[in-house]
Amino acid sequence: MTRIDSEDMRRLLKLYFIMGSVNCRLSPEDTLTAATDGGITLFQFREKGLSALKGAALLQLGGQLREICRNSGIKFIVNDDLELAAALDADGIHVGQDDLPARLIRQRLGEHKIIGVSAHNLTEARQAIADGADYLGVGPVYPTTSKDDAQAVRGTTVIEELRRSGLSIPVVGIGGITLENAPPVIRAGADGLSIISAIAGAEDIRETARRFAQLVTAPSS
Ligand code: 3NM
Repeated sequence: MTRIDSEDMRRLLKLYFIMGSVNCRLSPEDTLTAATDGGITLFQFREKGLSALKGAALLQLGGQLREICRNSGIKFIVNDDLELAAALDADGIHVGQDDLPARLIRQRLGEHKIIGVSAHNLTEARQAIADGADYLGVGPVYPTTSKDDAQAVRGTTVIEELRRSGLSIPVVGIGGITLENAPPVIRAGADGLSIISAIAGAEDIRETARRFAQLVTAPSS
C-alpha cells in the first residue's frame, strides 16, 4: 500500500472531528455515533487533560471508537501516541512540533498510514512537508478552551500565508471554530475544519455536524 493521495486527503479533511472522553457531554461512543451520522469525514481520538483515561481503559475506549469509525467508513486517527496508534491499528496519527518527524513515524507505523502535523508558521509547515506529512493542522485560528498549551491566536493569516507561498499540501484549520466563524477559514484556503467543542458540546450533535458538513460543501452559502 502507498501513501494517501492529496486529493483523497483533502476530501477526508472537510469535517475533521476530534475528541476524547474529557470533551464529551454524552458518552464518547454516543458522541461519535451522532457525529458520524451527521456527516463528519474524519475522526481523531485525542485523550488529553487531567482526567484523561490511561492504560487498559484508554485502549478499550480507543478500540470502541475505532469500531464505530470502521462501521461507518470513517478513518480513525490517533493524537500523538505512537504506541496507541500501533496497538489500535489506527489509520493514522496526528503529531505536534515536539514529536518525532513524520518520516520516522512512517518508518515505525507503515508507509500507507496518514500522518498529520500541527504547524503554526511557514517554517514549521515547510519542515513538516519535507518530512513527509500528509496534511497540516494550522491553528489556533480562534480562541480555544480545548488545548491548554495552545499558541497565540492567528486568525486565518497563517493559512493565507501558506497558500500565497504556493504550498499546496492539504490543510485543516483548527481552534475555536464554530458554525458562525467557519466560512473565513475555508475562504483563506483551508481544505477543511477541525473541531472539538462546537460538535462534542453541541445540544444536538448530529444536526450540528450536518450543518458543518453543509458549510464545507458550500462555503459561500
Ligand atoms: N489544536 P476546539 S487548537 C487540538 O492550534 C487543538 O494546534 C490546536 O478545539 C492548535 O474546536 C486545538 O474546541 C483545540 O477549539 C481545538
